Amino acid sequence: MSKQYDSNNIFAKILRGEIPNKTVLETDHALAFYDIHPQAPVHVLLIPKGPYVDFGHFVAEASPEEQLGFNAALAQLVATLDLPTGFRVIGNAGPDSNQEVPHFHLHLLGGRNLGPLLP
Ligand code: IU
Repeated sequence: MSKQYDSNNIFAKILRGEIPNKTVLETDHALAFYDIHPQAPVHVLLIPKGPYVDFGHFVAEASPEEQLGFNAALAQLVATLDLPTGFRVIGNAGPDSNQEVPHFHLHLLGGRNLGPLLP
């Protein structure tokens, strides 16, 4: 079953250029920008350009090209940020995760020791 995508969500507005963002990387298929409430010295969000609510929606409905493009953007982002002592990638999906913004995104965190996954 296909999910309902709300095209008024904040990341859709960012993608349309209606709201500014601090871009780290942009490709044909993805945009990476700094989180406005950083949880670590480096906190970047990576989003696909297509209208997907969460990871499950993305893998079910995005084309192979979009999926490969998103993966490639993640690899490029990691290389760009240069975090030799490590980093964490997190993605929320579904009610248990308390995902706030209903456009699929990955959080990339680094720049300090991040401690346990769930403190
Ligand atoms: P979540 O996985 O949906 O809970 O994460 C949403 C993130 O989007 C969260 O870390 C917010 O700080 C971030 N964010 C943002 O960077 N810019 C915005 O305008 C809004 C939220 I609203």
